[in-house]
Amino acid sequence: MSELTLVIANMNYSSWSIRPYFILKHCGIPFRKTVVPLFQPDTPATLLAHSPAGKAPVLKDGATVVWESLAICEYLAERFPDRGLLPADAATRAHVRSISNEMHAGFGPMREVLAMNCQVRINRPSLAADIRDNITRIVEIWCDCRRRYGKAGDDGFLFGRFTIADAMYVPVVSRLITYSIELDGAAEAYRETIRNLPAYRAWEADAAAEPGRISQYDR
Ligand SMILES: N[C@@H](CCC(=O)N[C@@H](CS)C(=O)NCC(=O)O)C(=O)O
Repeated sequence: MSELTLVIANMNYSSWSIRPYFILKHCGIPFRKTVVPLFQPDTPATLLAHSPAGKAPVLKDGATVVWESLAICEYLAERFPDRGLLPADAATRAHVRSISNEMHAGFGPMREVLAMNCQVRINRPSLAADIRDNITRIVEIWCDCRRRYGKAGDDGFLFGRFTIADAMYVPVVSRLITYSIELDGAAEAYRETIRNLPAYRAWEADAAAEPGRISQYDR
């Protein structure tokens, strides 16, 4: 088996990068990490040398190159079928894919204004209506999943056990912590489930150790 290499952007800021990184960490899959810092003069050329899209993340598995965070998560689910990253049941699998794609393609207002930054705490007393709507929808997704698939004593993931959907929502968990967004009930419990995972702690530590702050995101 070839060694996996995951090319990512700054761990503290690149929400796209964290999704496949989180799967590899949480599942204990060995990989080599290559970080390409954003906003450097050579960033575009360096990223283009890794993938035709010129964006991070990129996964390299021998001669196979996969880009787009969700495509990488799907690839990892196929490459490591024993990890159960996609449920065996077709209807549940479709639900995993629906909410994963909803995250990948949506929530623009929240993503733009509440930029991911796990090392700071920012108080935003008033949020625009479109951002509040994004958060309301995310809470609805999480609560619906836990209501339908959660069982007493399970691991607390959206579908009971860890799937690619949990990885897709890790950056949201981080944002809701950074911006001190109040949650309650099943949504708060889910945020705590993710926050307390060893993989989450490992990511925070890696991000804190990373050189190079991006001032426009730290304000
Ligand atoms: N839809 C892509 C988005 C990837 C993306 O925009 N990555 C950013 C880093 S967070 C990037 O590579 N930016 C570098 C650039 O645009 O020059 C994915 O899911 O992977």
